[in-house]
Amino acid sequence: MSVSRTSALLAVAVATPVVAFASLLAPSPASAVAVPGTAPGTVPGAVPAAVPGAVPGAVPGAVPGAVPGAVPGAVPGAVPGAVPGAAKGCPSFVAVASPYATVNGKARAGSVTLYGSARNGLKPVKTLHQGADGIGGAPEVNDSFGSAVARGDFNGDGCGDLAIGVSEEFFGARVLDADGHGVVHILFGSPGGLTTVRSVDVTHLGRRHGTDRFGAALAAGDLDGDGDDELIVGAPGMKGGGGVGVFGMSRRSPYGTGTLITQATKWVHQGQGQTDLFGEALATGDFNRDGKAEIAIGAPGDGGEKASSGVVTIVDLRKRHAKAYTQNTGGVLGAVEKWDDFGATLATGDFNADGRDDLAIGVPGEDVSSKLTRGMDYGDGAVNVLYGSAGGLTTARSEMWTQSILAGTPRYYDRFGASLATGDLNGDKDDELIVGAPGEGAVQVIAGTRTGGLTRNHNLLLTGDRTGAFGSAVLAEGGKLLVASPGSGRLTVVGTKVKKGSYPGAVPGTARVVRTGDPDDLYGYALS
Ligand SMILES: [Ca+2]
Ligand SMILES: [Ca+2]
Ligand SMILES: [Ca+2]
Ligand SMILES: [Ca+2]
Repeated sequence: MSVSRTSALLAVAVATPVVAFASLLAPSPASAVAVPGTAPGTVPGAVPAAVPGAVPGAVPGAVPGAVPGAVPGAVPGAVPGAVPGAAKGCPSFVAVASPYATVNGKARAGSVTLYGSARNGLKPVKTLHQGADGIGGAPEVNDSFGSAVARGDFNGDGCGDLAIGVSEEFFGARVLDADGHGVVHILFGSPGGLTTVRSVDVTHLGRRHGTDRFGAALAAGDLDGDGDDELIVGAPGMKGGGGVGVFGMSRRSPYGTGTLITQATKWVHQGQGQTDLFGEALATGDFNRDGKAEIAIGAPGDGGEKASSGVVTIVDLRKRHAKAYTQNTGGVLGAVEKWDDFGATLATGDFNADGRDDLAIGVPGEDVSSKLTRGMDYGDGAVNVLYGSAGGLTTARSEMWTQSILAGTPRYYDRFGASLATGDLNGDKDDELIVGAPGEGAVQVIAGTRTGGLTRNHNLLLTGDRTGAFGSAVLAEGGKLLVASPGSGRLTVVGTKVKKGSYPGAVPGTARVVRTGDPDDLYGYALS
């Protein structure tokens, strides 16, 4: 069984619940249309390229899901060297992507707005795009600069750097209606800000350009333990079912020749389907606390007969070792079902403060409130959590979170888990898990504890504008929780307070919208 998954990518960002209304919702169209704020056309700018039902994997969280938790240095005992801006007085920053922004009259060329740390009030620094500030290329229609963003210290100088994906960039003439080749720009930090810029593309992996969507997902992590972050780039459109490029291993240049990992890589050894979307989501984590991170790779379109049930592969590139997980893997809760989208988003954090990273896997297509499989863009949503151990990631004590056991109410259009982030919001050194449910316009915060990891105690449901798909991207930075509503161009910042134990830290009363912009830009599609 094969499902068409052309990857128009960004269109679905906000439209996920919208697109499917027309074509996919078989049983009760009336109830579907009744959902306020999610009726077709209420999310400006979201629908255009959204071929109905075409791109379930392209949940906004699918890209940024790679980013939250992708800078592991923020976790105690986690991979060293990854705290951006920690040394030299380099300014810390937050990157907010608007991949559909019009630049120099070019629609959807895309831009990324830099802000100072949320700790200091998220002051705007500048807006980046191609063709300025040393960034190569020119803004062109449909480039989608900002398809993904990831902070990391890629050259190991102690200053935070920023990688920006441009997944729909073409080398040479644009092919109408085709997915892009893709490029990634790396902006290196300095005490004066992000200055030097370099770029990588698939030719750095020894390949010719194809409709790879190189840069649709990004992550940073110190895979070899030498103190700098490697850059990990997803190319989910790569021929054969997708691929992942790793740059900077073993003191190699972060923009030199990289290593390509695909399902066909000998030591990965997985079946390939063109619509598997291997590399659609990425995260890094040091699951066994040996000072070297592994890569978690989402392939939400994979699943063989159970199309788009999804597969997550944990890769240890140093040891040339890979292990695949699905909901049918022993110890993983749930069951493999068509259109679950297991692995559409990924995030790592240390939920039990044992110094080992743990992995959250978004399953936004999971059905909870009904056994009915509604269609590929639907789902109440769930998050599977696997914990780190001395032997690496383990399925022992694994968890599955849905709104049926949390403060929210599961509904078939919520897509709980379509975005993920981690961070210590209550100041007790363990990470909280932040889960976006953009179809509901909500974000759920689940507290970590030293006594057993995540707990439902005091779990918090934050609600925002559903028409803007509040919760499409989430980020913990500078002691604040940032929540994007790309469909309305809003960024909301939520304050936190220290309260040790099973508390979410985030304080709903402090939430304020810090920016409202043009919804057509998909401002906030990705955060880092
Ligand atoms: Ca650096
Ligand atoms: Ca390294
Ligand atoms: Ca842990
Ligand atoms: Ca905590």
